[in-house]
Amino acid sequence: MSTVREVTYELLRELKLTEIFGNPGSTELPFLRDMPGDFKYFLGLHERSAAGIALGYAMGLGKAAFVNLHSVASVGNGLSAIIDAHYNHVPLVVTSGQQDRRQVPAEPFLVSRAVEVVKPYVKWACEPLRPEDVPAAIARGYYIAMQPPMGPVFISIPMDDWTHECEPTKIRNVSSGVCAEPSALDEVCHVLDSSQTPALVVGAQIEEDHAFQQVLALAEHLNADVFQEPIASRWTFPRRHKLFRGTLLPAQRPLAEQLADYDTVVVLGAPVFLYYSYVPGNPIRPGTKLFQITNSPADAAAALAGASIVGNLAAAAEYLLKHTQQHQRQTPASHNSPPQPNADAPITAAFLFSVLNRLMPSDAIIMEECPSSKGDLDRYLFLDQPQSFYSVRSGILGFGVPAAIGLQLAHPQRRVICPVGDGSIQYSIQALWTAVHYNVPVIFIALCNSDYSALKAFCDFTQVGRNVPGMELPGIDIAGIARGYGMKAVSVDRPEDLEPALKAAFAVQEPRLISVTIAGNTDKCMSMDQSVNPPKYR
Ligand SMILES: Cc1ncc(C[n+]2csc(CCOP(=O)(O)OP(=O)(O)O)c2C)c(N)n1
Repeated sequence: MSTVREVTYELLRELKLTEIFGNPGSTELPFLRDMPGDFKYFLGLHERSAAGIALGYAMGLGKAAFVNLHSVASVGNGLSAIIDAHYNHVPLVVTSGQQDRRQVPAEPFLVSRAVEVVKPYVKWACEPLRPEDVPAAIARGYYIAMQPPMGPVFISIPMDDWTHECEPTKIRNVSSGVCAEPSALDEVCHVLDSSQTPALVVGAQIEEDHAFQQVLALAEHLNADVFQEPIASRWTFPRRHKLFRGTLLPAQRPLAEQLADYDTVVVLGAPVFLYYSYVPGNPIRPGTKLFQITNSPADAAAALAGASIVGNLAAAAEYLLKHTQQHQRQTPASHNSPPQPNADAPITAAFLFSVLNRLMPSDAIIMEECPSSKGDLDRYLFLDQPQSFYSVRSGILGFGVPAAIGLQLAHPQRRVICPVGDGSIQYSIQALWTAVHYNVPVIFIALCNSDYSALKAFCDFTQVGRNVPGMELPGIDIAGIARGYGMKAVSVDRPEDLEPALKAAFAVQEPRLISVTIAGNTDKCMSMDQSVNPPKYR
């Protein structure tokens, strides 16, 4: 008879989980030993990076990735990546070792209570009751992870389980599509047909449900203005499209003001709404009819207003397209191009992104983690293809660098570019080593303003004041750190050196880091200024 280990590898093979992202320890060695030749192990030097690379890979492929962490030690270190997977709806099958079952009651070194630790942020967590239940638990976890909204699951596996005998685990077809109730969608159609001024809000779930083209067709059919959800973790509408009206602000009153001119708003694949600062007000102008169509029952339940409908976004958009009348109205003004930024020294984020926009391939993928430069990135980068833009949904820094590597692994034909703050890059900097070791050709652009500008902007925005410790980051040589991990890296201080550095990076298929000294910008907080009447914490 086969062993638990053999059955598990066969199961993983059948589930096409042959890439393993991890960081090993003693409790995982009985599993990892003699790894079959058709499997590939990606080593992350810290679990935030290992699980974060898996997260990028799973986001890129839209399908589960397999993670192997070390006992509770590394589940703790990797927890923020698991939380990111929860909020970004990323299917991860996370496993970790447990001490030998025979001595767990004695609380040995490296004993794990990881199942309890991860629980609020995974869809399912278990330590199987018997060794021979391990493969079936992994299969069950996989099916759960893939059900909408997708997300992480966790299985803790005692180290002595792998050598037990076990029956094979057959994989099954487990359908995961959930369609919205037609009668609920009919109500949306009815309201849209009588609307004079409809608007759509597009969210990340459009990409989770492969609904980009269907939503685009619906927007054109309705001739509706389209807004991206606040703090977008994906861009789900072509940026240069004449119907695109930009990104919503992440606070109640200003967001409602942006939508005040519309009699009907349909939110597709996003919460209602994702806020950052508390600026009280109506979530939507009274009188505007608000609908939300979401793949997340939790988002439907948490919405502050409107009618919520749970179901697959692609199917729902197709239904609305089929059952609504075409809207005629004067062609709206086309997208305003932002002003050409000056080649100032120090370099501004606006200039950096305008140059990058000119040089990058049209199918480039941006993995953004540059908090105070988000607004400039949003204004100056134009990407029109699906699966082109990713950002963190949870607000936990450390997402960007590993996720960029995973995305690049998932999309070897496209080039992934990771603009990352000089503060943000520190939270998972050892992932640079993984990019070098496996030659994953991400271009990292470190935006070096030597401080936590986004926090300073928040201080000003909310009148906390600037007398706060821990805001400055002097004396970090990021290009030097990258070189220490074996990555080719250059530092750019002058605007005229930016274009040659970017061109050199695009010319080679290997990872590069460009460290750019940029001017700090604390004028706005998540694109908001004092005009929105922010809260005061003073
Ligand atoms: C893990 C984690 N720690 C701390 C923070 C708080 N935080 C939010 S923005 C920010 C500043 C990041 O600095 P940097 O990447 O240099 O970007 P900048 O603000 O300068 O644009 C910090 C520390 C966070 N969001 N996540």
